[in-house]
Amino acid sequence: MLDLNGKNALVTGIANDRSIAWGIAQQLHQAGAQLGITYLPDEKGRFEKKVRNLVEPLNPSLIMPCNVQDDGLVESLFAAVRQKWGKLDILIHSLAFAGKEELSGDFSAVSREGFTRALDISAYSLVQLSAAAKPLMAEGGSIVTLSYLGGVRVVPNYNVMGIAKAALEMNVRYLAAEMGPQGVRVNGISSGPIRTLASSAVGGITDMIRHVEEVAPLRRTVTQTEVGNTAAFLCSDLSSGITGQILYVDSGYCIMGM
Ligand code: 0WE
Repeated sequence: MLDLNGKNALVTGIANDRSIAWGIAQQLHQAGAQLGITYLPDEKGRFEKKVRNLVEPLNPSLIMPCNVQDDGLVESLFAAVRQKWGKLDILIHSLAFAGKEELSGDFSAVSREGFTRALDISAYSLVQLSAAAKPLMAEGGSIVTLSYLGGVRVVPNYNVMGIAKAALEMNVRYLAAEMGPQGVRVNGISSGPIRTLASSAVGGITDMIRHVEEVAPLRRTVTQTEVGNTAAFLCSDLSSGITGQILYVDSGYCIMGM
């Protein structure tokens, strides 16, 4: 049985009720996990307010700001996790960012700054958070990140995010090899396209979703709940033999050649 009772889970990447991380948080909670939630702090505290209201029914033990570009915030986050729980069992990494100007037009037009920022926030952050979680996972644990097909194949306009996801997926393998001996498993979920705050800001997402509905074996897109259920599986003992893998939750889209 899928049972996360007694497990502490830190979930990053919730912005609103369409976030993939929200789907994951709900399924982890339903399976019995105790939650810690992070939000991206902004000037007006709009994400904080939204996220606090949203997650309230899941009774999280802690709600903390986390901006992966701010080492001090990440340090405070894990200090709070240590103080609250003493140990961490589950880390969900569900965040990415590239400049909007980088997500259309020629890939080769990407600036050094745009490239570095996309890889810093979207790929390095998994290493950063995993390193901070490692000492809290002395009794083992599960780390899950979110990827996309654009990291292994060319998806028009995904551009520098594809390079970031390629790096992210390789991070999964190196982290899995390093942390396996202490019982920490590291895996990724490559989700099909889902309408979220991030993806809705991308031109052409509607056409991409229609395309998936036409060619994917299941003839539909996937839901946040389906990604959440897969994440719960990867965080549970049901997947105890699985590490270093990228699991596709995409209605089968990626198997098709045409
Ligand atoms: O990984 C993603 C989204 C990543 C993303 C989206 C944005 C939009 C707003 C990262 N940074 C930003 N920055 C912004 O300013 N996806 C898998 C969704 C997505 O994004 C695309 C896609 C798909 C699918 C971008 C271009 C083409 C397809």
